[in-house]
Amino acid sequence: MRKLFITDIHGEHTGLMKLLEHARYEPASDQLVVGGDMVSRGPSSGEVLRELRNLAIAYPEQVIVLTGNHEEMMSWYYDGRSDMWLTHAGKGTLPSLKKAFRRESELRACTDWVGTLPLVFEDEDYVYTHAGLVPYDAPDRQDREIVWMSELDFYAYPRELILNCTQGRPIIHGHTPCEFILHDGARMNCDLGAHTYAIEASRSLALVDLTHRLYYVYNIASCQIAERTLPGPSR
Ligand SMILES: [Mn+2]
Repeated sequence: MRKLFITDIHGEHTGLMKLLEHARYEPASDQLVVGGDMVSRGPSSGEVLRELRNLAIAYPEQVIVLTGNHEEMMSWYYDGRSDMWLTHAGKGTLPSLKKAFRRESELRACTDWVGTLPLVFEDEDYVYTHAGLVPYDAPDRQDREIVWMSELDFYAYPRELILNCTQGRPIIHGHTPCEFILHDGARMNCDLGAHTYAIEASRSLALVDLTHRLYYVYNIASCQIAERTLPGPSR
């Protein structure tokens, strides 16, 4: 069994499928954690949601999908609580959802599912979350606000405080685009900026193989996949 992680897909369905195929992903035996922000900005949010929801339903033990701030805003929109998502790339995302879920009942089932996604997942080696967590609370007792946490706030906590909170397990997360995956011993950011404000040539999506300490990088502009070694903790 491999432990795989992918985050901030942002509607990049082609890259998602190419990465899973390239890594010879086996849904029945690999563990796949999705770090949230599946939707918004990219061309195929509906297809990404459909794909990952189907996987999570078929393999509930092996496929864990977490919520990101874009899923949070999307849920608010469909629950009638807030239209904030529309001005945060939600408006451009609606056609892709309508295309992927032609029947109103299908769309409803999917948006209801999005509303149930957890904030944090833990296994014996790692703690996974979208943007970070507050190390004064246990990983399973976090406030919903953590899906919005800025990198500046999260990385202001001393490493020792984080590791004390997680009983020595690094936190695997996304939310803030970076050019390479970085690991400071307590935190590892795996968001390579798919469909974000990163410069166009570097916008990428990473599939991380935590077990074999490597990651696959799909570059959106070139459609090419490269393989990189996962950094060890830099202390
Ligand atoms: Mn985010």
